[in-house]
Amino acid sequence: MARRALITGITGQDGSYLAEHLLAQGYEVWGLARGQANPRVSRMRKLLADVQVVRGDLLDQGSLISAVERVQPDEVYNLGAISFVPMSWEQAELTAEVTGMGVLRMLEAIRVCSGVSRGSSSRSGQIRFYQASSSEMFGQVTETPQNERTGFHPRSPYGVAKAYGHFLTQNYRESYGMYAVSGILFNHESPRRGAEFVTRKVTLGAARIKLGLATELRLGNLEARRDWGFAGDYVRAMHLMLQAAAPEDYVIGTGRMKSVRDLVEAAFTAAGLDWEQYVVLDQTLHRPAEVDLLCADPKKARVQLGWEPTVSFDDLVAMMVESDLRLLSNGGDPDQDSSWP
Ligand code: NAP
Ligand code: G4F
Repeated sequence: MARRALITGITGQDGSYLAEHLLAQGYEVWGLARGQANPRVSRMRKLLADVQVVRGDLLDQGSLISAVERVQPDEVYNLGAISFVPMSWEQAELTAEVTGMGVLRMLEAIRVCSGVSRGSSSRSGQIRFYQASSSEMFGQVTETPQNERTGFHPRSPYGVAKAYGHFLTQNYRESYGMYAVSGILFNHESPRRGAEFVTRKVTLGAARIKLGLATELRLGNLEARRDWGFAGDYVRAMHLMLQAAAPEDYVIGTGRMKSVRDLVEAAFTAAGLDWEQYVVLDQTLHRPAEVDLLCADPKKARVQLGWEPTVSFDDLVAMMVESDLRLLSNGGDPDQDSSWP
């Protein structure tokens, strides 16, 4: 029988790549989708016709129990979150509820539906749980590169909410013997990345300027450094983590850091433009507390899971610029529901 996976966050970047990957592995894939007439569900359905949809919301405990009862999954991937860091200052309570408490609700739905209780010892036949933890938990980093033992100093309500979900996942593993793991993923991008995140904002901005649809691009802190990889590579790591003999947490990243300035230069060069003529610095885009640098040490994933990233930073940026030039040249609107390549 096909293994069954339930993915929260199915309408997001990672949900789409993970669903494609699991379908290709022969899984029956279900996606949890929220809202009454959520336009992102129809966009997802156009790309992923074989994914079955179950309604539910990370804010609603009963809906998660119903979803787990209905789908009877072998694996649950909890990717749903308020994931845009600046929004977490504007709506801190909502972020805590969805990104933090949502993890508790999903774990409880699994615990209740599978009858797991304190002191359970056997993990066989259990629903396996993946939590989308984030390198934002490292925040103001205490060492570089960051690994599974590096301490956390989150710098945003988002990072704090993720740290709660991370520790709770560990706690359910330790308290109930659940097969529950966290992937501590560093920034990963693609042509399906939301237009609010800096990589896509820059590749869309360069493409708009190249096509004469804009004359400038406004950005915040160009000095921040991130470890950027390709989302398609990172969803393979999520799946591998749930196939391991024992549940453990893993850092996933490339081990290479680039600045926002490097990103801008690479994207504008790929579009055949000189960035310094078009980029305008905007203080209002700076954050109340910045994460200056993030850089992964992915050795454990490489050794234990055999995971390696396959797309370089330059190839990733070129892929995104090319995709955005094609999208805009064809009259596509990145904010509309048909825009996913
Ligand atoms: P994304 O594109 O922003 O997708 C977020 C998903 O969460 C969307 O499908 C959204 O659904 C869903 N969601 C929001 N509120 C919800 C709620 N109340 N109930 C159920 N679902 C809800 O994020 P992503 O880049 O794919 O990231 C996936 C996960 O990995 C997130 O948890 C993110 O925090 C984490 N992460 C991402 C990165 C990265 O670099 N991409 C790195 C580390 C960790 P709607 O369409 O209904 O809004
Ligand atoms: O692309 P960003 O918004 O991503 P950020 O904050 O690193 O968060 C992403 O990665 C996390 C993993 O580390 C995820 F957990 C999270 O869900 C999300 O996917 O910003 C990257 C950097 C920041 O330092 C920001 O200050 O780019 C800098 N930046 C400079 N100008 C900008 C801009 N960011 C955005 N979004 N927009 C700007 O105009």
